[in-house]
Amino acid sequence: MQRTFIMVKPDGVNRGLIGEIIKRFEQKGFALLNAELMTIDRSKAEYHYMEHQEKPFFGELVDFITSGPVFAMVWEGENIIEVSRLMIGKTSPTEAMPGTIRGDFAFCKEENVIHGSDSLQSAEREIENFFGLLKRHRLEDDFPFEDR
Ligand code: RTP
Ligand code: MG
Repeated sequence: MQRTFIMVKPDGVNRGLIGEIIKRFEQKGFALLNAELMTIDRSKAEYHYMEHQEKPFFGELVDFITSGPVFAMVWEGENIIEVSRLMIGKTSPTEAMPGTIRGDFAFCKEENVIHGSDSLQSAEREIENFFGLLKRHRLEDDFPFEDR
């Protein structure tokens, strides 16, 4: 059984899509383990998106994800990391298939409704970042930001 971190981004919260997204994960048979509406600070956002820190869009990505409340969740299920990425759909609205969450609801690459972890390692790191205490030992070596 795997766990993953799923987050409704500020545009999804603002558009009232939390219920729709929870419904899809419940219908798929996944189990909700934790959830919280929260507004995150820049250091948590920077840590969340650390793989993109050298990208030209990093600043705007952090601006966006800290611009309003997000709905952070931990879900559990068989192969959930891979399956949830399929349910979420591709990053860009021109590539996200109808039937996926982004395919049905997102029209913009920069604001695309939902995030899902892309690997076991990122799921572990992201759950720790948002909900704390789990697997803390894996975080110490590669943490590049101050004042988290
Ligand atoms: P996410 O991490 O948010 O679930 O999205 P993802 O895996 O599908 O895409 P990723 O490559 O990890 O990119 C993270 C977020 O950065 C924004 N982005 N903007 N302006 C651009 O060219 C650009 N490229 C990526 C997207 O909002 C993406 O969700
Ligand atoms: Mg990603």
